[in-house]
Amino acid sequence: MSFKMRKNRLPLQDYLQGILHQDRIVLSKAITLIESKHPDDQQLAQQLLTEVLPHTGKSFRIGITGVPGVGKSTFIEAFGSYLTQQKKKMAILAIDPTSTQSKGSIMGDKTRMEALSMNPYAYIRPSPTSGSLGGVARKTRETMLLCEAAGFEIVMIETVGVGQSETLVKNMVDFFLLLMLAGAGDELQGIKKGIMEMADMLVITKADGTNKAKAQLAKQEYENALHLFRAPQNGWHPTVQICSALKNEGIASIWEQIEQFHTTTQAHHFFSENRKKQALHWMYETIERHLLETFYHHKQVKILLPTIEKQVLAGTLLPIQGAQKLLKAYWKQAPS
Ligand SMILES: Nc1nc2c(ncn2[C@@H]2O[C@H](COP(=O)(O)OP(=O)(O)OP(=O)(O)O)[C@@H](O)[C@H]2O)c(=O)[nH]1
Ligand SMILES: [Mg+2]
Repeated sequence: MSFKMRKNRLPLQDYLQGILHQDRIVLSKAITLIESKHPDDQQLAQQLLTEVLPHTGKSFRIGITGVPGVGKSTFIEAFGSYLTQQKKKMAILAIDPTSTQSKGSIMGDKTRMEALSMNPYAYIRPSPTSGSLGGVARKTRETMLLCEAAGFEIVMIETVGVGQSETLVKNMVDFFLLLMLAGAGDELQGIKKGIMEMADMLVITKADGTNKAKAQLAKQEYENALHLFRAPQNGWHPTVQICSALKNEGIASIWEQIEQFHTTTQAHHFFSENRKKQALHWMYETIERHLLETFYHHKQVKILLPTIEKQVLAGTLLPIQGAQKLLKAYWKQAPS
């Protein structure tokens, strides 16, 4: 570790005490530390995570997804305002697969969450903007732990429903909410059956004005569709709700249902079982990502790879032999 303190970096105890005393400025600095690529920062971040671990896990973790324009930001604003009025402390994080390429962020538009971003009970942190999707997910998961240690009772993680980021979010939350539009057709919404199967609740958005009747019809259709899925393992049957975030309608009953879910799954121990499964999943995921990264960054592998790739393409080397050669080079000098 370099002798000189890196700029803006605090000593470990300052981060820890700041977070435990619910100091938002320190929390934001700690999240920046987690997002840093600098090896010294990463080491300190890991130490911090170890220290906060006993203070984590107490929040209710909610994932929310839906195609661009479905109304996620508007919903979060209404939902968050409703909960914070009840003095619930809520953190809102995001995993944005597009921001890893474009630097933009789905929550860069804090405009749709104007009231919430000023609310002392709410904390909004946009998606980390660099790294692979897996890396971004890791940082968000660690940020969630810091938020829990800082006393947030509800952590909501937003992702845009266009890629595989839903699966990543599903694997780190207790409850998964899918927002849908009425009458847009499933294809148009890019909603795959798999995503519907992951959801604990479907919410049809924008149920106001002329759209309200359509939303009610869609609710019935989705309820019928959900009946075709196999029985859920967590003792909870997914429900379909309609809401208008603009008019603040349906928000209270959505929260009521979510609380019901919380009670039901806790009573049946599904809640803690799910968390345990997620912890194991996270461990294996980390191992796999680490192995892949070290493999492709391995000096000898990098040297050999272009030639071996050419040989495999030319048909002079079998794919399995190419793989074996590369793996052999890797294991000869595997990083410790
Ligand atoms: N009528 C009506 N319009 C809504 C409602 N909620 C959102 N909208 C409108 O739908 C548009 C998209 O809403 P956003 O909340 O930005 O949607 P989003 O899912 O966050 O979109 P991305 O951030 O692009 O993924 C905006 O013009 C909103 O004003 C609603 O309840 N009723
Ligand atoms: Mg948005």
